[in-house]
Amino acid sequence: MSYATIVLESAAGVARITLNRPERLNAVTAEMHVELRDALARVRAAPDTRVLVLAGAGRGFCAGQDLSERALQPGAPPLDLGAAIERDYKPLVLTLRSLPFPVIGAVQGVAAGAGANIALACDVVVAARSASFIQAFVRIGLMPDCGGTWVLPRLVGRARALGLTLLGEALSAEQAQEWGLIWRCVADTELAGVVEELAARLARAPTASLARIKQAINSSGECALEQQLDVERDLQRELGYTQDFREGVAAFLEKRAPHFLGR
Ligand code: LHQ
Repeated sequence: MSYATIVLESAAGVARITLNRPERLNAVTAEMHVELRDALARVRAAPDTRVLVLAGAGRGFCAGQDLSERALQPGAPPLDLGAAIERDYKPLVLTLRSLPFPVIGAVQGVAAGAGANIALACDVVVAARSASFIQAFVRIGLMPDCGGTWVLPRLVGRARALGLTLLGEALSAEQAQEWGLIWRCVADTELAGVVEELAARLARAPTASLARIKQAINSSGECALEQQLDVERDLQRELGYTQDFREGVAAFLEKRAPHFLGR
């Protein structure tokens, strides 16, 4: 399948979507949204997908909304930004969070505006040391979207969430790791290798287990303890019926590496 603004590849259980407008730091256009929707639907439907890597081509991850699509001629009527969020950004974030397999965000260079929060919608974010995360919205008179106001206080607390969003300053990958905003910051030269290794490892893991771990961690944001214990009970019950659970226990008892078949 070929697209104009993204690249979709898939091999050995690992799907990879690369935002591909490097000359614009992979800023997101309406066309990119259409292509992303199509690619994500394909990746979700493909029975062999076990992990998705989301990356950017060139020197950046994503500079957020392409602002050339938002420029207004003098006298032109105002834009309804809420409509774009409802049509494009909200479904994108909800899709990334609900895919039944892990999504790895591979961040090199800048992740700004919606680009930063699309990265944070991934399940495991690995960033190159030279990468940075910028809640750039305030610089152009907007506020964070793509779930930024939901995820930031949960990940880094109110003080840091407010500092990042009110000031719109760049946060280095190293600081992002220290604050618990991302999983790992690695040397620039190691990013590709670390992501590949992580993806291959997750692709060998028991997929039903990964899907339910993601589901339970996602639901914990909205649940009281008792409700969450119920969620864990129900999902664990499902996992107890899987072939991969049988294999995991058998492999442990036989002192050998498990061979998980996945979904
Ligand atoms: C760009 C962009 C860009 C177009 C770099 N657009 N061309 C908004 C509205 C509607 C609905 C829903 O949600 C949203 C959410 C948002 O995402 S709002 C936030 C939008 N993003 C930004 O405000 C970030 C704008 N970009 C920047 O501040 C800088 O480019 C950063 C700090 C990301 C990187 O700076 P540099 O490394 O110095 O690169 P650069 O500025 O030279 O950019 C390289 C090229 O990419 C340049 O084009 P040129 O023709 O001069 O080489 C930029 O114009 C272009 N570009 N971001 N968002």
